[in-house]
Amino acid sequence: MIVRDFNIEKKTDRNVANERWTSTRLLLADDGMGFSFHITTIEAGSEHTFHYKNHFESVYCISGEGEIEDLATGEVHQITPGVMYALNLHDKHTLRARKELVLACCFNPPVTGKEVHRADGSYAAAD
Ligand code: 9YT
Repeated sequence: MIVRDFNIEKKTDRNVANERWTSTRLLLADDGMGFSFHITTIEAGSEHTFHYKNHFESVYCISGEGEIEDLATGEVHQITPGVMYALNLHDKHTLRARKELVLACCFNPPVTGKEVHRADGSYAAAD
């Protein structure tokens, strides 16, 4: 069994910070679960365009308020606590936080921890 505490792990190298978002990877590829599990915080007033071409991602809103725009269709969905979105089509999207968003995210295949966002908003496929 694996037991980890976000309050501890957020102070370790499991935490990755980027401009205006920070993410603590509670599970990574080397945990062998087949997915990775992250707690991601998006700063209030920020906006981010991501395109996980090589991963499926689901995201559950724990707290905060914002919206996600599907860049293929222009559709905008409100994000509030309890809402989940799943990028089952590797959907390119823009995430906007009106109030700081705290999100629980799963990636399949799992993130290894070494990825960086590329200019196109994706992470490279795992080796
Ligand atoms: C909200 C979202 O897409 N989170 C992704 C996780 C974060 N970019 C990370 O841990 O790399």
